[in-house]
Amino acid sequence: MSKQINTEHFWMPFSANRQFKSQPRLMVAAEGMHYTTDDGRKVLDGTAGLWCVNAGHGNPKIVAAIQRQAATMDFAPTFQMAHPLAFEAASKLVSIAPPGLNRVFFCNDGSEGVDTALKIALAYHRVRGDGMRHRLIGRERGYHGVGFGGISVGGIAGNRKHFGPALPAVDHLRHPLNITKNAFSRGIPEHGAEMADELEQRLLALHDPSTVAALIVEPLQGSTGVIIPPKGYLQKLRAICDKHSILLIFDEVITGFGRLGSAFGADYLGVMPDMIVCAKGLTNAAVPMGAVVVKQEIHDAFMAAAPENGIEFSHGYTYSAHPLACAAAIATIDVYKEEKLFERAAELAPYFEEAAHSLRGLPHVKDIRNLGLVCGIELDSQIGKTTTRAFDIFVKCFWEKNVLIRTTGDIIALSPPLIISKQQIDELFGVIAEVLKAE
Ligand code: PXG
Repeated sequence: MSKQINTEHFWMPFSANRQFKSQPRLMVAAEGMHYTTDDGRKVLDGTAGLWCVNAGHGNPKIVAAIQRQAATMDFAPTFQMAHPLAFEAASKLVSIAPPGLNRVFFCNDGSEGVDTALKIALAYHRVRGDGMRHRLIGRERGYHGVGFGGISVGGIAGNRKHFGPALPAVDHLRHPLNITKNAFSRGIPEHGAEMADELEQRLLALHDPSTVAALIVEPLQGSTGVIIPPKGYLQKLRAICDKHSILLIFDEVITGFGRLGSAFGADYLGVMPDMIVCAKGLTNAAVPMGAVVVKQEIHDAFMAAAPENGIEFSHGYTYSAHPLACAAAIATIDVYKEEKLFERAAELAPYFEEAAHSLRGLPHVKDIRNLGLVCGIELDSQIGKTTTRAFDIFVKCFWEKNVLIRTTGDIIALSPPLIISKQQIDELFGVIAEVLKAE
């Protein structure tokens, strides 16, 4: 370490605090595709930070926009007041959102976005006089952040078990990962559309469709190891939701902003939800921000139900549409457009796929899954020690190979900035191959 720091006071999120603090991994600067560590090494960023720095680190236009805004106006309230950038940021986001999704509620991150979307769904049915619809459906292995709404619809046991019953009226679909049938699929897997049928055949049959407000799913499940929707699966979910007037929410916190090679996963996968939750790449992670992009008719139902001078939706955050976040979002979306980064991701995807699947056959590799610029490499676990194999590889990549990867369980998840070059794709997978061979 270049400088001794006191690590005792920061309680780190989702981290093995004691293990980390025994040998801290510290970043002190970032530019383009690389971090600089505190001991002066350049580390290739294979994860876009945490799936969020899609335009690469330190983009000068985004930096300048934030600096300008900080010096012009630090903060303005958006409760019964506003500032022009709030409207501009909403319009900018709508300019890349799927058609019909054109009303934007701002918050500060993905977790707040999820809770906001769930509240909009519940309240939407109430304001239309359909208050029976109080039930929410999520999915096993779904990650929807850490708010009580998000952990309720989320499907990760470890994120739920310590926190009580959370929301009461929630049920879960099973996830569609099927390695037996789909191992080493390239792109969208062939088998598993029938997993969507259980929404109707099991969950709606049990609860009755008239009690269900919304289904929330990640188009591609990122955090729990890159679970890609099988062919026809999301289309089926959409059709069942339509049939029973259930709102479909796509949590695009990871799949938004070019990750799959188009603005949103909805575009890429050709399935339109009623709401999109986004965050992360919205500001290139330079300032925290989340948003829920909503179909106009949902928004309009709130407007129609409240008295003319009444507050239509009793929800919001001090920092909803924070000026710095708005400036960052506007600049980021401009950068995505000007630098054609979504198109770039689409163009690179076949090369990335090829590189990913070149690891097939290496020790411990049990499955490789990819879509756009995301890839999951699932490894055999060490007996009785789930997570250690992948974590070990992560640590080696960082210290010995100067490459940052992300692991979840025994799955390596890669999601580089969309500015990655072919040479850097080779480096990323080449390093992982070397480390795997040495395992
Ligand atoms: N929804 C989805 C789909 C996410 O992936 C959230 C909601 C919550 O967002 P915030 O901004 O509240 O963290 C997320 C976050 C990982 C990892 O390595 C993934 C996330 C966060 C941290 C780590 O898989 N996703």
